Amino acid sequence: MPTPTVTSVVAGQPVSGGRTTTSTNPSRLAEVVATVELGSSDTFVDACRAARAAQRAWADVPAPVRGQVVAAIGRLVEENAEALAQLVTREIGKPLAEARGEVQEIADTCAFFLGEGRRLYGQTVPSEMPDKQLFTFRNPVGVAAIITAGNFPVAVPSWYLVPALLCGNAVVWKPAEYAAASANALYELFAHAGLPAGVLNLVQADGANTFAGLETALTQGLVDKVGFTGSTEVGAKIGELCGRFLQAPCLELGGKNPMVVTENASLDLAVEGALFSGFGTAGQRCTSLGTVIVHESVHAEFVRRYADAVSHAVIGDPTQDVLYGPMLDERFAHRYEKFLDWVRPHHTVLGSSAVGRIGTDAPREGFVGDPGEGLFYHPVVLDGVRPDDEVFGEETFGPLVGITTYTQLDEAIELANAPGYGLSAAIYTTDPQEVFTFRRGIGAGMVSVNNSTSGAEAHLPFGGNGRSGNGSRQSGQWVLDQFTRWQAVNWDYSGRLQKAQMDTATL
Ligand code: UN1
Repeated sequence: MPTPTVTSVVAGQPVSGGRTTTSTNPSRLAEVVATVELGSSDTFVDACRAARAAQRAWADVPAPVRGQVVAAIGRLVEENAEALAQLVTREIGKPLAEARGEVQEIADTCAFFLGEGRRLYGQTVPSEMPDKQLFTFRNPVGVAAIITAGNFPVAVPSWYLVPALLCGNAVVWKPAEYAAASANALYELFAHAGLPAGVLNLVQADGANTFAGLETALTQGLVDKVGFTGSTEVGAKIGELCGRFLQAPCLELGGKNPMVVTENASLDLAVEGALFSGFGTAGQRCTSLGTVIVHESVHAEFVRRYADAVSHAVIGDPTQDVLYGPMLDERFAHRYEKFLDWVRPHHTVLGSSAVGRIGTDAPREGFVGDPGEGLFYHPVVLDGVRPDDEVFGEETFGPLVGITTYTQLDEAIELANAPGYGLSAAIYTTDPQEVFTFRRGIGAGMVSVNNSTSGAEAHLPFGGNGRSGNGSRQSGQWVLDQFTRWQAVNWDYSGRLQKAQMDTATL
């Protein structure tokens, strides 16, 4: 099969030329999934211009009709679900079951927002004066520039694209280079659903060109809203840039997501939850578990069961039934290695025979596939991490979970908040009082009770605080506030000038 070439698509036209890179299969690095022709900063600006040109006419399409386009996207995603999931697994290495779930998440997002086309409610509001009526309307923001990561190469983009388009915006979407083929496949489904040319534009570009293009586009007034999912470091730069233009971007950044296991927890449930949220997607979700904070009275037992579960986990070829597959791509493996350099001299690792890359010289029982061919890493469980340890405070974005202990719940909450992220947090307990004390005290935007830190449903507000984001929320009705702006209308039919506050009617 020839290797497909993917390019940017601006105003419905492919943009060829430019620097070429490849997207490879992280389970078999020799396998090229796609050749990617990268656009320049000008490509990004051109895409924003095309979006600007197409946006007004798209906003004039009645919202219920835009909802029908979203319905068509959802149908196309469902019809092509298996092929899309297989491509995601091949390109970024998440287990097929997770990739299928990811594709389902797009369909769920479409199912939610197609109905929003018939709502997109404004309000009628009483006036303080007679013969006067007040209204609110939601207006599209205009052009949305969406920059996404590749760990959820199709679901997370859909959280932006679907509501942004439904609300009458035009979009420029810049996916991760290492997930270019999955992005291209999703773009094709959107394009076939009947979007007019220019309403959705795809820019395949590297970070530097994207940033330069975004800066120019903002300077030229071509972008009204930026949505970014990725690292805290890059998110801060995007936030700074947008701030110069008085714009508040939607930022979904990293997490160091804690799980508190109290003395009232079901330990089996907690172990299962910590296994999935710590190691699913090889720990490369923004919602992945970072640290288990376990009550000292159940610590020894939790550690015993967790280490046992981890040591029996099947890892490897993501097309098989495995807990996790490879790292997303070489750059992520490289970044993760620096944490392992710290781990090696400092810690005893539980549940694993080695630390680092699983190769033919460092095999693992319960590995499926060929370990030498891909970016596979041993699971790392570190007992006794302390707040001043790097792995306690920083997102590692790899299959690494720390464990620490607490005595009073307040102390657990303090430990959970200490890294300054605030995306997702979990508590395992059967005591409702502990649940509510935790919920109130934790800084996270999302809290799970007796469930994993990862695996949010597509219609609840998704997002974080502190180092995890700027408080913006995606998903469900809440994201409408990212992609629309409220307009207040007051309509006086009294036939005279009524002055607010001065002519206010009294009894
Ligand atoms: C992400 O890693 O950026 O809640 C998003 C979850 C997924 C989304 C993760 N539904 O784990």
